[in-house]
Amino acid sequence: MKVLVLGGDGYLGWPTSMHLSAHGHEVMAVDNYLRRRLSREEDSEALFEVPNLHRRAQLWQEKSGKSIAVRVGDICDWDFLAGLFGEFRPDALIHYAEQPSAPYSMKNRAAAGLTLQNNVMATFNVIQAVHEFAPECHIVKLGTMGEYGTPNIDIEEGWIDIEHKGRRQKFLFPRAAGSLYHTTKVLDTDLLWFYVRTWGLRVTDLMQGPVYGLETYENRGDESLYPFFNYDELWGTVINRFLVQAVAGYPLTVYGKGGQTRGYLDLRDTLQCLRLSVEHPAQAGELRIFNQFVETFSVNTLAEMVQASGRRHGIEVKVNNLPNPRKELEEHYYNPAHTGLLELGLQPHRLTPERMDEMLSVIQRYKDRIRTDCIFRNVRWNR
Ligand code: NAD
Ligand code: USQ
Repeated sequence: MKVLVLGGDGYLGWPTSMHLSAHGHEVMAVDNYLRRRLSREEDSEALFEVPNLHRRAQLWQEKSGKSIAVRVGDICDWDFLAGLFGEFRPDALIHYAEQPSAPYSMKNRAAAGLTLQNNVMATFNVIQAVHEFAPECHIVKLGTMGEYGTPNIDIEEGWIDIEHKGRRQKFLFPRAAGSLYHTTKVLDTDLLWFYVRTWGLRVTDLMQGPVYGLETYENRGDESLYPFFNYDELWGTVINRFLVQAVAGYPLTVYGKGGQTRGYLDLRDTLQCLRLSVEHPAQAGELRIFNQFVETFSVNTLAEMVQASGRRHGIEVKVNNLPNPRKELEEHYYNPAHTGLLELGLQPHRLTPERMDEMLSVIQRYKDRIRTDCIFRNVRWNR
């Protein structure tokens, strides 16, 4: 299939581009380097430098013999996006191209405004471009489990049947996001749902939990093909952060009581989920929603798992329960459904002690590059 990967330079986008290419798809990766620019501006750069997207595609071609087309530009720029559809008529597109950090979106008014404008406009343009130039193209959109928040009832897979005064109707499962970033994902879902109803688009919206890891089957042992790996407060996700903190001898930054529970997945499973979604498209006029995670953990459990991995490496890992900079429930019920992707064929990787140890060992190679000053900056939700 011809697959356009929007946000193809990102933590998930570059590994996805290689994975789809390895599986025989024709890939065009598109990015405007927003993530690189913002992390440089915030002085929160990744653990190691990665080549630019053109160079990465060359390295991939040398390794695999397969080519990935690269375009650098902003998908909020209509002329640029329309031009992409003119030259590459995709069967499917993966839309990763958003500002993904909750803390960045809560940092100040400018960062919140950038997040809102970029994310909602990117999704709006994608919808318009598909409608105008490739109405059969399957949109695979990255949403987030955080759209649902942490309600005191089971979370269904995207939708809920409601019976009210003797009548029934299926609705989007209620959303209650916990940051401005997460709220932009709720707005995206609503935009997609409106245009699915109105124009009959075919859409898969993936409610993904936090991802961990850096090695995949395509880049294993080849550091030049690793994704960028952030561990700072703004761009690092919690498992990646804790592993780096362990290696740096920096006490694990558990926020508040640490009972916050989320659904996590290995980077390799993100790639499987995306490929399975692309290869089994939604119907025209369908907004198909999958909850994309493999297993749930509380922050406290993750801290214990990282401590145990540290012990196996001869490192003593301390834990520091910090006052929570975020506004979120620290003890709550959490039971989301997640069967759709398993039914499509997902073979999950679990967060085993071996997997933890492998990640910790890779990070140890970069120990000298860790900057402890960007690990905790205390971006507070209630400024
Ligand atoms: P990322 O920042 O590494 O990747 C996003 C990429 O999109 C970046 O390279 C960025 O430069 C690019 N981009 C942003 N706006 C753009 C625009 N207007 N035009 C062109 N390119 C643009 O983030 P990620 O962690 O790879 O996440 C990818 C997607 O998955 C995001 O939408 C994120 O919200 C979602 N997601 C991520 C996780 C996670 O744990 N990493 C979990 C759930 C959902
Ligand atoms: N946390 C800590 N200590 C830390 C970092 C995080 O206790 O040092 C806690 C957070 O308070 C939160 C949980 O760990 O309760 C997860 O935090 P995170 O930073 O790993 O994840 P989050 O901010 O929710 O965002 C990440 C991605 C985002 C994606 C989301 C999926 O950055 O793009 O949408 O995971 S989800 O969380 O399911 O919404």
